[in-house]
Amino acid sequence: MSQAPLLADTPHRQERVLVIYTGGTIGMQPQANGLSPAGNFSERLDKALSQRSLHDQSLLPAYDVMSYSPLIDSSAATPLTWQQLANDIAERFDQYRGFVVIHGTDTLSWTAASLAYQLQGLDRPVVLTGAMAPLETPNGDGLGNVYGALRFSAHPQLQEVAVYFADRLLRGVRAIKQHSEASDAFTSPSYPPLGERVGDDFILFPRRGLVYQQRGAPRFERLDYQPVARGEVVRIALWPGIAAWQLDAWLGHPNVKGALLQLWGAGNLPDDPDLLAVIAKASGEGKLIAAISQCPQGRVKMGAYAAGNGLVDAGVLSGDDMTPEAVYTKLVHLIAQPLSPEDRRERFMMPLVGER
Ligand code: ASN
Repeated sequence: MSQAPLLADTPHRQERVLVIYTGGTIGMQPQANGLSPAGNFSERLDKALSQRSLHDQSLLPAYDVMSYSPLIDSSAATPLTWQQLANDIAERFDQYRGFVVIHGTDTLSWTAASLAYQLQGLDRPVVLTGAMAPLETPNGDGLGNVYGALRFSAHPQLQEVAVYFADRLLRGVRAIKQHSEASDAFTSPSYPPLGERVGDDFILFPRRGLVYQQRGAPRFERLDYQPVARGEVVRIALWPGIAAWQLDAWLGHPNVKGALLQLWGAGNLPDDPDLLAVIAKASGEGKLIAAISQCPQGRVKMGAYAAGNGLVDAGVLSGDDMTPEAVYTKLVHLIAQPLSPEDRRERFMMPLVGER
């Protein structure tokens, strides 16, 4: 890892932003087997930003760059990657006014959601960004994304984890990747943008921010994710014809400690008592099971239809209108803590960082 020093090396360090480069397409270069993560990001970023007008450049905060090693395609990220990022930010927290995390887009929203739970009570910006094309691509999206992320990372009224992409600033724990090719790849289906670029201005809508809702005091929860980093939390989306033995293969497995279920519509599953029995058995064993809809918009109301009525009795918690990312990373975060099953269930239902 090329390090940003832990000790301040300029008297004005708190005026600076720390850019943490983890990999992703934005930093990739073509290799024989396709695009691969490439280094020298600090120099490449300086060079790219120097293409902006002098006026634009004058509005940027000073920044340091810290590069991870190995650099990854974000498909390789795991809960341990989320934990490392939270630790790196927490350890340098007092030295910087804000943080930009450069990340591959494929799992960017998962990392953003996880950071929100780990860095609760943030009083400065942590902005994740990436791109659909490498930084050096003519008219690519990388330069605009990183420029906007840097601008928002210096905004003192932004006090939470956010995603900046294609001119919009989204709440990190509400964001999803919605497109595999378009530059407008991210959205937050159940929460309005926290800010946006309008012409040359980067406008924050502070009243939508956590600082006005539930930020509270900084209370970082730096946990060991090792016991939940190897598939201990599973994600199961129903399909027509799903059988109880299939659900049991995962929920009944002794390694599994929690599950995200993606139900039909408003919160239904097939009318099969064996399916409910598998779920009830798993939650009876203390496994934390939460459900949302497979629809990207709208909330689940388990019990609205007879077909979903047994879920609450089977111990399934409603994920309301949370994203899959927000539910999954919350399960990981809660299961990593030494809490009783009841406390975990209670905390799951409680909004912690504006995720529900
Ligand atoms: N595969 C890339 C990644 O997530 C996609 C991207 O960054 N656009 O690392």
